[in-house]
Amino acid sequence: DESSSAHAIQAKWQKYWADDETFLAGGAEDSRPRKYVLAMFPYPSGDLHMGHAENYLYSDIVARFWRHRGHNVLNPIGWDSFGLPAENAAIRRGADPREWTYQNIAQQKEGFKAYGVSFDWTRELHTSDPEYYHWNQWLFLKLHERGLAYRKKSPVNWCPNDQTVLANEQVVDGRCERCGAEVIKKKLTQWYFKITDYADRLLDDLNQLEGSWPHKVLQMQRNWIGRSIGADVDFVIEGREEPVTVFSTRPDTLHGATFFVVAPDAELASELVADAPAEVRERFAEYLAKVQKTTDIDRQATDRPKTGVFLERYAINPVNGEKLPIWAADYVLADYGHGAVMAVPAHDQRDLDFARAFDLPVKVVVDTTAPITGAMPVIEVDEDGVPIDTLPALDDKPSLDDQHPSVTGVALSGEGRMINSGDLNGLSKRNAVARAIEQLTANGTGRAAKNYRLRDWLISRQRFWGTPIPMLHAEDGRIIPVPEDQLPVKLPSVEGLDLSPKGASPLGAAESWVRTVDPASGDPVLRDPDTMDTFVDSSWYFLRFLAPNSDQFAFDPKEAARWAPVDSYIGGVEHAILHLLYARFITKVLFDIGLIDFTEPFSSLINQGMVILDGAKMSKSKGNLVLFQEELDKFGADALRVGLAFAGPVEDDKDWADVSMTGAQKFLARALRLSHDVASPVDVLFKGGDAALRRGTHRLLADAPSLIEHTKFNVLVARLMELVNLTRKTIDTGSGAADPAVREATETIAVMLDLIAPHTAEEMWEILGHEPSVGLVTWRQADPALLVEDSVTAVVQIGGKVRAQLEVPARISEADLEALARADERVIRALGDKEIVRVIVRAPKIVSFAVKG
Ligand code: ANZ
Repeated sequence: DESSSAHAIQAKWQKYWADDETFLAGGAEDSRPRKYVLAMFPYPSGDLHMGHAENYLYSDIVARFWRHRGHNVLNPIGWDSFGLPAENAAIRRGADPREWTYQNIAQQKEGFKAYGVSFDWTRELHTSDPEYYHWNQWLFLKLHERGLAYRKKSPVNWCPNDQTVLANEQVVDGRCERCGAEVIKKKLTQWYFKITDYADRLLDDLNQLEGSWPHKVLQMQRNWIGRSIGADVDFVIEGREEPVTVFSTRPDTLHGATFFVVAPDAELASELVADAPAEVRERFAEYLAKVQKTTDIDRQATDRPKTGVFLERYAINPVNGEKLPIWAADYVLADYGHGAVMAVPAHDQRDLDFARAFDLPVKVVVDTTAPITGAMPVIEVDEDGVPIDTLPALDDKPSLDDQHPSVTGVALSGEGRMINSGDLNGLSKRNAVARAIEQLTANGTGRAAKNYRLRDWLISRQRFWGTPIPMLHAEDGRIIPVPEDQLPVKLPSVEGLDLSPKGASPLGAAESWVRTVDPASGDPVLRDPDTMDTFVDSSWYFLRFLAPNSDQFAFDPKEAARWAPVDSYIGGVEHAILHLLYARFITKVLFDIGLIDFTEPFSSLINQGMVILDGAKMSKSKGNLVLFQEELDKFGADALRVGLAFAGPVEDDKDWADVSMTGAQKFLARALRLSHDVASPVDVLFKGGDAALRRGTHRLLADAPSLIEHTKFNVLVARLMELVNLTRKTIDTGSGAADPAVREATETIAVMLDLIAPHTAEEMWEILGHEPSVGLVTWRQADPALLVEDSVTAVVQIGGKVRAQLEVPARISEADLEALARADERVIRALGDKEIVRVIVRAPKIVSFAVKG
C-alpha cells in the first residue's frame, strides 16, 4: 500500500544521502556562489513536534532551491542545549541534566533524518558541550575587556518558582516566560552586558532590513529599544543642595508644570522623605511597601486609579520660579529616565488623572483649538537663529474653555500653539520644543537628551545547566578574569550537588570546583557560581557552524567572510525580540572587535505561523496535540511535508484539521506513477510533442523561482499538482506515454518536487533512468517561446513591403517587438546594408522600417 511503499522509498534514500554525504557544503575550493540558509536551532525538549516539522521544512525548501540554482549551500543544524527544562527534569528525576539533554538530542536527530532534511550533519553542535561554551566564556571576556560586561546591584526580575533572575525580555505580562509564576523585584548584584551602548545602532540599522525582514518584527524591535527624544531638565529642590533632573519629551510644556512626581521606589523618594514629618514618613513607608508588590505592567496601566503620597517638599520650576509640590506616585517608574517627572496635567493623560484624583491645578500651555493644519510650517529663524512661526490668524477659533482638560478629563496632546508660556507664546508645539531646549541649554538648567526603553542585558543565572561565568572573586573583593588560555571553565560533575532552586547557584556548593587559586598570585579565590543566560549561547551560534570543531577560535574569520551573514534565517515570531536583538548586538560587537566585516547577522528573515488544530493552539494540557512521529509513521515524510507546505502561506497559522494527508499521499503516488509510465528514452530531445503540456511545463519552470523567493511554497505545490494532472491527461487521453513532452514534464516535476518531497523525487529520477541525486540537478531554464500565452501575428514591413510575420505575445512591449523584428533572419536579410531612417512600432501588430538606399 501507499504508506509502506513510501516508507521503503524513504529508508532507501535516507541511507543513500547519509552514505553519499550529498548535502555537505562545499569547501574553500568550491567556486559556486554561496548561500547560508539557517533555521533557528532547536531546544532539545523531547520529540520533534509539528512546529519543528514546519520550521525545518521551510528552511529545507530554501536550501534545496539554492542547490538547484547552482549554489554551494550551507544548511547546518545544532542544539541549543543548555537551559531550565533539562535542569527541572533532572531535579524531578534526580538525574543528570546531561542525560536528559543528550537523550533528547539523539531522539530529535532521528526525527530530522526520518524527515529527510538536507542538513550538513558534519557541522552539528551542542551549546552544552565544553567545546562550544568555551567560546561563550571567551566572548564574555571580550565584552569584559571592552567594558561591555559589568556587575551592578539593582532590582532585578526574580522568578520565585524557578528561583532565578530573568531578563526584562523574559517577563511576559508580569509573569515568568517559562513557568508563568508572578515575577517579583529583588535587589541583587549581577552581571550585565551593556547592550544600551548599542541602542542607537540597533535601532538605526533596522532601516537596512526593511523589506527583508517582516515589517512586524522590525516594529517590535523598534518599540523594544524605544528611543525617546526630548530634554533633561534640572529642578532645584527647596532645602536640598543637589538639583534633581527629569527627562521630558515635552520641554515646551515647562510653563504648564503644576506638580512634580518621584517614583516611590527610587532612592530620591527616600532621600526627600527623610526630613519630612513623622506622619508623612509613615504614610510613605506604607505606600512604598504596597508599591513594591506591584508589577511594572500594572503600574503603567492607564485604567488604574492613581495613588500617591504628598511628600511636603517643593521643586522650583526653572523657567518661572514657581513652587511645585512633590508627590511620590507609582505611575512614575524608578528605572526609566531619572525616576522623576515634571507633571503637566493639561497635556499628559497620566498627570491629568493624578491631578484630578488629588485636586491639583491644571494649566493649559498649548492651545490645541488653534491647530496648525496641513504641513507644519517651515521653521523660520530670527536674527539670533531662534525659530519663529508664521501662523494663521486666530479669528473664529473655537473656545478653549469647552475643551479644558479639567472639564473633559482628556489631556490635550495634539498640535497647537503655545500660550501662557512667556516668550514661547505663539510658537507651534514643535518649534517650542526646539526653542525650550535652546533656552534651557543657555541657562544651564537643561539640555537635549535621549532615552531608551532598552535596559542592559542581565546575563547571570543562579542555575546549574549553563555556561559558567569565567570570573574569579578574590578575598579582597577584586574580580579577576580567568585567563583565556585556561578556558573552558568546565561545569563540575552534578554528583552530590543539590540542583533544587534555592536562590543561589548550585555551583556555589560544589566546594572543590568553586575554590581555586588566582593563576597570577596563587592566592585562594572563589569562582563566580552563576551561569550565563542561554541567550548568550544563541547570540553567535550561526558563526560557530562555519568551523564547529575548531579549538583555536570561536569561529574562523576567513570562513565568516566567505559565508556570513546568513542569507535566509527561518524561525518563529516568538523570537522577534529577544534572540534577534541579542544576536544583532553581539554581531555589532564582533564587528567592532574587527573579527567580521558585516553588522547585521541575518540578511533576510522568514517567520512561520503556528500549526494549530481546530483553530486552537496545540498543547499537551489541552490534549489536542498532533504528534509529529505519529503523522510520520502513518503517512511518511514526503506526505507530511506536502501536507504542511500545501496547508497555507508560510506566515499564516495552519489548521491541521484542514489538511488532507490522504490527499497528499495520493498526489505523491500520482507523481510517482508518471515516472513509471514514461515511455520515451532517457536521452530523447525535448522538442515538439504536445504543445499544451510543454507550455505547462515551461510556465512552471519560469514561475517557480519567484514563487520560492517569495516563500509561496503552497502555490508551488498547487502548480505541481496541476502539472501532474496535465501530464496524466496527456498520457491517458492525449499524445501518450512515448511523447517526449511527457518525459520533459515528468522530469521537471521530479526536480521541483525535490524541494517538498525529496524521497519521492529521488525515486522518480531513478525510475526515469538518471543517476542520483536529483537534489543536485540544476533547474532548467524556461524556453521563452513556450511561455507565449495569447499570441498574435505581427507583421514586419520594410519600405512598405511585408517581409516577415512573427508570432508574439499579445501583450508584448513596443521595445521588445522592435527587438524581435530586428533579430529576425528574414528582416536582417531584407534590410541588408540599407540605412534605417525611421521605425514605427504599433505593438503587437506592426513594425515598419522606413529605409534609404
Ligand atoms: C512632561 C510631559 C508633558 C511629558 C507632556 C509628556 C507629555 P516616553 O515617550 O515613553 O519616553 N516620564 C519620564 N520619566 C518617567 C518615568 N520614570 N516614569 C514614568 N513616566 C516618565 O515618555 C517620556 C515622558 O514620560 C516624559 O515626558 C515624562 O513626562 C514621562 F505633555 O514630561 B513628560
